[in-house]
Order: sequence, then structure tokens, then C-alpha cells
Amino acid sequence: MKQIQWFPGHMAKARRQIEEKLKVIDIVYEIVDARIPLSSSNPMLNEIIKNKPKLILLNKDDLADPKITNQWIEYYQNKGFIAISINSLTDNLEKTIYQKTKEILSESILKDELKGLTSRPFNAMVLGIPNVGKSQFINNIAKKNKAKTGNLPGITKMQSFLNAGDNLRVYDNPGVLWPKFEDEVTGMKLALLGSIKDSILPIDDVALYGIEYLKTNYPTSLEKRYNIDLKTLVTNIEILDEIGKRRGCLISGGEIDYERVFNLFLNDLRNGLLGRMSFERLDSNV
Ligand SMILES: Nc1nc2c(ncn2[C@@H]2O[C@H](COP(=O)(O)OP(=O)(O)OP(=O)(O)O)[C@@H](O)[C@H]2O)c(=O)[nH]1
Ligand SMILES: [Mg+2]
Repeated sequence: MKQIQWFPGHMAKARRQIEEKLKVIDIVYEIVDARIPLSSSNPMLNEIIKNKPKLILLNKDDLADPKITNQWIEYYQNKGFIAISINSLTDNLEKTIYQKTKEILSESILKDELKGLTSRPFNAMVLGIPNVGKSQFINNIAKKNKAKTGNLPGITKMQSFLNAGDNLRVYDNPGVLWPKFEDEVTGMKLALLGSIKDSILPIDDVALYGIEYLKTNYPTSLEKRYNIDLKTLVTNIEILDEIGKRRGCLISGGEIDYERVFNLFLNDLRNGLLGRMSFERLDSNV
């Protein structure tokens, strides 16, 4: 996984590059991780894109808790945004995205028509923090037309778009924005799902945060995956010990190899092997 270390200089540069591209963009697709929609959003995105129309995409919905994802979609709708949940790995997204784009841009389409302007394809740009699935999404909607459309009239030579059907073009280079740094819980959630480098936060803290969250919110999934009985395990360390024993994460002498248990648990969680889960709930966040 490609990871960027964000410094103020990098942030300013990313912002400048995005603002430059936005001049030829009709709509922004903001991609967030459906499991942590608030924590995986960039804190300045709205300020950067100003009044540019936006479609919010809750990606990786195959890994998220469907009931909670629906609550998030409603939350965005109540704020006046259009949001949909998607799976960029397997969904066929081209038509859905085009329809939503048309819906969002309907007013400006009408204005153009009244001015007698002929219709032209919409230009879209994908924005989001690292690892939310920006590239996967672009590949998904532009799959039939991977070849670049070349330089378009009136557009800077450096910029190139991919066709996503006949009436939509997506900028081939997604805008990568920095994650939220401000609070510890956000950092934990990002680390838990692998959106920030494992070296940024101590892996034991991250794994214990995950165990605690699952114990409270998805106890049965934890029990099933590792064949453990939470009623007999009091502390989170006891849970880790039991997982370690059952999975043979031991060092010579029979002691638990915690490093291996942390990695095993985090890999399982990140790959959805514990089931569909959300780590941000409307009732406890807003
Ligand atoms: N399960 C699941 N995995 C996904 C989905 N979309 C993307 N992924 C996976 O998530 C990881 C990150 O996807 P990318 O498309 O590389 O993410 P990105 O936003 O382009 O990341 P950067 O280029 O690092 O900023 C990859 O392993 C993808 O296979 C999805 O809808 N569901
Ligand atoms: Mg990418």
C-alpha cells in the first residue's frame, strides 16, 4: 500500500494541484470508507472545492454493516448531500454514477439548454484520503475505455481524462488528500482499517482498540471467528491470549507472541474476515 507522510508543505501542494484541476471539473466524487465515513473524510475538502457539486461515495460497502451504512446515507441526505454506498471491486458502477451525476447537475444542464448550448460530457474528479479506493473506483467506472482520451480542447495539455461511458469523463489522476490528525479516536479508526501506516500508532493500542470495539458492538463475530467464549474471558489481554493459543501464535516456551496476534487480528479485520462491520455509528458520533 502506497502511503504518504503528510507535512504542511505536502498539504499545501495537494490543495494547490486540486484547485488548479477543479477549473475544468463539473462534479467531485468524494470517496470515503463506508465503515468510517467521518474519520475517513478530509477535514478541508468542502473548503477546497467550494461550491462545486459533489457526490459522496461510501466505498467498500461490502465490508461495512449495511444497517449502519443506510443510516449514514440518510445522515448525508439530511444535510442536503447526495450519497450512495458502493463496492468498487464488484459493482458495475458506470450507469449508477452517471445517473446520480445527471441528477446533481440537473440545474446547470437546464441552464445550458436555455442558453442554447449543446450538451457535452461531464468532467468528474475523484477526491479522498489514501486507501479509500479512489483508483479502484476510477478503474471500475472507466473500465471499457482505459485508453486516455488525449488532450481535450480548452484543457491544459498535462491533464487527461478517461471515458466512463459516452457522457462522463473522469480525471485519471485522483486527488489524494490528507486524513484527519486532530483526535486520537479518529487516528485509531484509520489505523485499525489500515488507512494510516501501522508505524504511526502503536500496533498494540490499535489491536486493543479493535478488540474492545468488537467486544462491545460485534461480540458474536469475535467469538465465531476465533472459536472463543467471551463470557469466560474478562480482560482484553485474556482475549488476545486465547486467540493466540487457538491460532498457535506462540514463541518458544509456550508464551503468546503478541506481535503475531495483533497482526493476525488486524489482517482479519481489514479483510472483512470477521464479518461486515462499521466502526463509526451515527448515535455515538453526531
Ligand atoms: N472490499 C473492498 N475493497 C476495496 C474496495 N475498493 C477498493 N478496495 C481495496 O482497497 C485498497 C485500496 O484501494 P485503492 O483503489 O488503491 O485506494 P486509493 O484511494 O487509490 O489509495 P491511494 O492511491 O493510496 O491514495 C485496495 O486493496 C483495493 O483492492 C471495495 O469496494 N471493497
Ligand atoms: Mg490510488
